[in-house]
Amino acid sequence: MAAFTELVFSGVQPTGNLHLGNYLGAVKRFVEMQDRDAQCLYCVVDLHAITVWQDPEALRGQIREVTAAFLAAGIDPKRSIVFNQSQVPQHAELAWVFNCVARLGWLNRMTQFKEKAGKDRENASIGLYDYPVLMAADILAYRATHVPVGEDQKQHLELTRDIAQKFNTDFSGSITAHGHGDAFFPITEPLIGGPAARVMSLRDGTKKMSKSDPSDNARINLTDDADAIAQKIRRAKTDPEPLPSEVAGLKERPEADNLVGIYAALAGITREDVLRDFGGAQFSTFKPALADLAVTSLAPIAGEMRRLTADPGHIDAVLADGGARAETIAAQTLDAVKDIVGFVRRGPSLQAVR
Ligand code: AQP
Repeated sequence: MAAFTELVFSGVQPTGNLHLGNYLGAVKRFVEMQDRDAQCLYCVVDLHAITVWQDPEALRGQIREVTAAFLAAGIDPKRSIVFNQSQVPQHAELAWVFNCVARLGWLNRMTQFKEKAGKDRENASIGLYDYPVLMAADILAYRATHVPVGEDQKQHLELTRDIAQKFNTDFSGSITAHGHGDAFFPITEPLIGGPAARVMSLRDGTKKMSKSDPSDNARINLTDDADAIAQKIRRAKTDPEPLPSEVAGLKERPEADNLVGIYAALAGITREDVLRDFGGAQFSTFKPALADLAVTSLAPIAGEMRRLTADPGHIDAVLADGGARAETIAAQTLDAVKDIVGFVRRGPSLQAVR
């Protein structure tokens, strides 16, 4: 692997209904990260997907669809490593080691589990509860320095940092003895930000745009055609006031704030810039402009996704190549982790990984 100053890792679950929030909060930013001095790894996190039951045949299709979305959005599988999690066994292996590092109290604080398990907690899978530990393993199997994610993943990233820190402390003597200096795992930097770090539902500006929202009108799917996109924006909930001229005027107006944020993210500008152009305008003026921008930005991606998913052999080859490249890195980390923890390995001990 060439020497890069940063290692970027992020993932998307193949749980269907990939939407504008996933695109603006994550995938679009993955593409931009490729221009940094960084080795980027982008993972279709299928082990995470099965923390809630998935129909097996549908899951296979969804894995290919997320891969197609990555490629259609502009991730270059030669520059970046594109793969699916279940092809690299070190993710699950490292998760077990981290299960023995993470504390029950830490996991009990995770709000996403509480939201997803709802009232029927006793019936949630152990995988759903353990999700953030597997996520830490995904990131740290590559000793990633930076993780671009939407705002909803902030707490999980904090847990990843806590696990890295505790591992480095618990095994500090062994880490030094095996030639890794003071610390083996980096304290990963979350990259959360921009105008679309949290894209909200088009039907309720206080709720996150989400794959599992029962209303399809609440989200713009990456597979929606131009008519569906325009119609969903036309029907998006708003208030009767015109757009303000200053960002402060968006406070207490969640739906207006959301649409302005979406416009800003799609255009690559700030909310301030949007309000400079549209301050004082009615939604009857702003919504058609937003619909045009959304269609221009998203229709080519949908078209390319359709073309790519028609050739599953090509997608599978991309994933196989990426999986092999990812495993080369993750296997080195796991060899070092086994030495540090005190396991007896089959092969000879590796020296410092980097
Ligand atoms: N609404 C959003 N705004 C900005 N970013 C978002 N992300 C998800 N929703 C939004 C980001 O997309 C990346 C991949 O997310 P995921 O595959 O983990 O899916 P998720 O967060 O479970 O997506 P949903 O839509 O929220 O699914 P459900 O309905 O199952 O809960 C992540 O970086 C995430 O932050």
